Amino acid sequence: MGEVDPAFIQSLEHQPKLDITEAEGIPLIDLSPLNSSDTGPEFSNLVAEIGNACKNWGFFQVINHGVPLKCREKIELAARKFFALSKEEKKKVGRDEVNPLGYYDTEHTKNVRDWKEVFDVTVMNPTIIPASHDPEDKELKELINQWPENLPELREACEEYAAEMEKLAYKILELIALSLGLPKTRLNGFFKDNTSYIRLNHYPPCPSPHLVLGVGRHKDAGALSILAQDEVGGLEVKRKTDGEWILVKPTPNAYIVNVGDIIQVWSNDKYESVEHRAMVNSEKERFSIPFFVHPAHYTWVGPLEELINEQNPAKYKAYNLGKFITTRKRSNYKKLDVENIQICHFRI
Ligand SMILES: O=C(O)CCC(=O)C(=O)O
Repeated sequence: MGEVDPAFIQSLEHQPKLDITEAEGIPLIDLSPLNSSDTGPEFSNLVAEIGNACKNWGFFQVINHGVPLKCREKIELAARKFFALSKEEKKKVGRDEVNPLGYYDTEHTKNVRDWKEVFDVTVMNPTIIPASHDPEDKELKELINQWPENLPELREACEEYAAEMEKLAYKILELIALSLGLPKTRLNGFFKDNTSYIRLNHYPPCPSPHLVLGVGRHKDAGALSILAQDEVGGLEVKRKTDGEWILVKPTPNAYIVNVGDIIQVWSNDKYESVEHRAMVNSEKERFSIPFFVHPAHYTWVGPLEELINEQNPAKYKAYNLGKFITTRKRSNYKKLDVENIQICHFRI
């Protein structure tokens, strides 16, 4: 990526402020009470902390999460080696409209190009999704991960990391279920045939970081996202209280968790998914690794029946996750002239 192509330039209102002052950060939550009894006061405090963070911020960081540091270091190193390969090598595992997994450097968020390159890997191999976004088309297709021939450690690192991320995701989903007054494992069944995936993000240095974004402002379409960011930093979260963009300061070996659109719908808006974006900088490259926790493609996502009643009626019609995601992904390949599908389109 050389000089800044106009395709990357954000409109004035969405250009980042680089001289951002640090404000009160997102909550930092210690998960060590998970190792003690489910009935003790420390555990109930943890459930309350998770509930407050989901309600007030939609974002939090976790420490003492049980993911071995070695596993994270292994995938971080493998990601660096992968992105250091020549473009030609990376394109050998390039994604296309038939197989959306693998490498690409052309993603658009809100129809503006992102200053990044990416490698996507699903947890289930194959992962089953609808063949098209057309609601009448019942055909399914299998997504198969692509692996670079000359970097065998990438596959091993991703598979080990995916197993650890799944364990952490279940811990957090269980805490969220409890915080909503639901049985601990209420949400777990949705993830049996999950469509979750790991994304390796590489943000190269940019000559005009004040004009572009590594990832434009967006909300995540899944249930949860669990992000490992490196020490460079650049993730910004839109604070719910005043709409200010808050920089998430890197905390060594912490994971940043955010509620996605599905939890917003399941909780009938009690926990809202929050906009976030990533800045780039002119000197340093940056790496981040989100894990997107998504249910099975056949899931109908609607407010959970235990959470609605006459006083709090359902705020959404149920939608089919597979069709929603395949419709959303259409804008990844090309700039569209219309706003992409959002959960607000299912609001009652
Ligand atoms: O790199 C980051 O900090 C954010 C990544 C992100 O939001 C995404 O990949 O969707």
